[in-house]
Amino acid sequence: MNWKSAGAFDDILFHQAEGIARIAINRPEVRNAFRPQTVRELMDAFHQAHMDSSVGAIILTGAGDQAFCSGGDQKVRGDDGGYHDEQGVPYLNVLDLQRQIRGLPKPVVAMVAGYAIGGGHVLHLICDLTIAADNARFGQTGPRVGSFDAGFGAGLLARTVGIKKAKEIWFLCRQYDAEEALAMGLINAVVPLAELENETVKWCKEMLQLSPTALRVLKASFNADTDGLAGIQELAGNATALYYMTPEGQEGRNAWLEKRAPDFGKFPRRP
Ligand code: 2NE
Repeated sequence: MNWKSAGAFDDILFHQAEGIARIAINRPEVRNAFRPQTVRELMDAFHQAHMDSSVGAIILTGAGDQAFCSGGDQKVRGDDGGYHDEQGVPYLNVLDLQRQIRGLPKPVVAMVAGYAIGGGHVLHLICDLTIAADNARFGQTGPRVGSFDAGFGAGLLARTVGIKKAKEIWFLCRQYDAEEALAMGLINAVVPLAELENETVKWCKEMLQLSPTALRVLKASFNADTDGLAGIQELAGNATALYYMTPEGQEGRNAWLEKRAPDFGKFPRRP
């Protein structure tokens, strides 16, 4: 792939090519742990990829082959309720990023080499698909390091691997290799490290051949029950957008703009 830079950031790399956006956490010296700035930059890049109509699939990964992401940067974790930004403000902005990825109406694929641990494990879980290298290792550490993600980190994990396995993952803080993760339905494929990007791009290109609206509505539908009313809102927003594209929907707007009664009688009441 001839990746081209799509923006300059400090903590992440952002590239695009052939309809695919590639976003990489670039803090390999801390196994791609995220600090508030990292998350802010990720949210900027995801927003750009969201709004860019030439982008049909997004890869989230980590720089290097040692780690996808090792979660929150414990060196900037304060005593006052979050990870400190440059101004010392404590915040758990990774939760905003999780919701952003779920609400983003394009497939997001986690490309995992090395560790996906702690909050980094939750990030791969949030992604729609996960392709892992054979050196990947997965796990939660919260109860060991004095943390937990009782939102998607617990609930979505249980829906993904089953409640017993999810409790095991959180209660014992073990690590699982890529084959174990595949066997429990936590990831979609395992490939040799050297093949990781080729395989991930191949999956993205397959999706790029498919109907973007179908993928968009399916993503919202997979999230709808888990995300409650916010999930139904995502799904319903697609219905509204499609309705706006119909002559029936446009008749309502046109009638109001033209200060006349709408004529909905000409539209069929379909069975
Ligand atoms: C990731 C793991 C298993 C890698 O082990 P290894 O042996 O390959 O590397 P090492 O030597 O542990 O780490 C290399 C460097 O990266 C730093 C280390 O401190 C070390 O730097 P030096 O000390 O040599 O200077 N590093 C690694 N992970 C870091 C982190 N998360 N924050 C800051 N520095 C980090 C192993 O490193 C590991 O277990 N890391 C910790 C994983 C972890 O517990 N993450 C936080 C979970 S809580 C969370 O993410 C969270 C949440 O629960 C709720 C909301 C938001 C976030």
